[in-house]
Amino acid sequence: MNAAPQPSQSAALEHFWMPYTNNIAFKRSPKMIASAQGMYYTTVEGKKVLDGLATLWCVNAGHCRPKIVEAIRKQAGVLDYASSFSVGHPLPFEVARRIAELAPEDMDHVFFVNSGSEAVDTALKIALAYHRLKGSGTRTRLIGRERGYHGVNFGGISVGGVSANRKAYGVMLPGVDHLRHTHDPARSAFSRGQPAAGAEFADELENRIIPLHDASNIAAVIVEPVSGAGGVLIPPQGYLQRLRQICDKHGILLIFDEVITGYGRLGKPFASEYFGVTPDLITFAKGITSGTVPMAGVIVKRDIYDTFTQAAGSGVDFFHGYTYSGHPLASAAALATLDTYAEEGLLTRAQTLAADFENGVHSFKGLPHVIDCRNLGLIGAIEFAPRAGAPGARALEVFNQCWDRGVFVRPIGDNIAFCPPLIAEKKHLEEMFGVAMEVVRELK
Ligand code: PXG
Ligand code: PLP
Repeated sequence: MNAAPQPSQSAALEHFWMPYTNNIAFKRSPKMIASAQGMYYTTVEGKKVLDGLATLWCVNAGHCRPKIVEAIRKQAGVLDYASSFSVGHPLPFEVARRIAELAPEDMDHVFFVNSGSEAVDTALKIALAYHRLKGSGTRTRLIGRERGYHGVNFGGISVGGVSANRKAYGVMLPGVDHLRHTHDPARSAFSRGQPAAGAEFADELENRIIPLHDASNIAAVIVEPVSGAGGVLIPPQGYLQRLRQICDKHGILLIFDEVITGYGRLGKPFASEYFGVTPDLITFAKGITSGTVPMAGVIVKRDIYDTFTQAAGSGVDFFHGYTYSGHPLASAAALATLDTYAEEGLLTRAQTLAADFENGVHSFKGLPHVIDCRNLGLIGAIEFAPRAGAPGARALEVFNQCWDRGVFVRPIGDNIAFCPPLIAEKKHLEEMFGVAMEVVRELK
């Protein structure tokens, strides 16, 4: 019997249009992962690669953790799918209860979705509908921030501030304005932890945005407590507190997008707790299932939930939801992930590693082309001066070279980001920074 003809590699890879990828370059020279365990991938060629970015800022518990794997397997055979539209099943109720326990006080109701992008658009809709229910229907404007990343749906790219994610589309939500970003290398390059200077960047809300639009027209401000995909920008000391004060004074809802910072990245369950600033809504994703099954959501204050439910009479209280909101497999994965975090102390583990991580990030200071090093908790970045005429080229080279030498990190513009799983040990940090250091030393 003749074997079926094997397509050439490029034909075999042709049909998947990969997201956020140069498809031609990938298909010419694929970086293909076969399996993963703990801190490491194994490629199809059998090479081990250290996961220095929790893959896409999400695998907080490390890869293929037994409890999570088993929970997903088991759940698939018990209840594969049930909707949460007016009928329910127990698991998402339990996940919500567990999240409410971890969340800041009074933030105790959870709306489930499947991705950070859906979480952001859901949070924006909650903010708009909430004001309308409160008799403040003129509050329709949404305020984001330059260099903010809030996913890729229309709401998220509108309040987001990464130009590459916006410029091809033209159409955006109307009525959106942006605060300036907080990156200030002239004053704050090479800050260890939060920059000392820059709390006053928050005053732009009070001094420019509110006078321009009037607070009576503004529904919400959305920011990442630490901006991730925009280049790992650490908030200046006092900045988030100032934003909270101004929003309170003017009746504006504050949304923290904790899709990356949630579930232990800074050594507390949520960045809100790390900074001691409680927003009105928190979006989360990624770490809730340690990346294993898509799940995300919005945590709201009790008052917001009560406002919707009390206004609804006998009808639906929020005309919103996704087919897979509260999916059984995702919920089972979330419960097992939260168990793993609790059993291993992972939601506070970043505290014990933060000093070594900080030293690792700042060990790049003084190397050729390095113009900044930034860190907080277990997230950090080094920034290169752009090569003349080729912005981003240096970081891309570092990314490719690190991969070839067995370490996965992420290029963002002229930055290289580090965001290891929370199970990392000192030896993993040494391996990650050591390989990156070799590569950066050779950088032209
Ligand atoms: N908000 C924030 C703060 C995020 O980091 C999203 C929303 C959207 O989540 P979903 O699940 O829809 O991807 C994110 C996701 C990158 C990169 O380039 C970052 C993210 C996603 C994809 C790529 O570093 N963050
Ligand atoms: N498009 C169509 C035609 C649908 O029927 C649905 C859901 O029923 C959707 C889009 C939305 O899909 P989801 O609920 O998975 O976001």
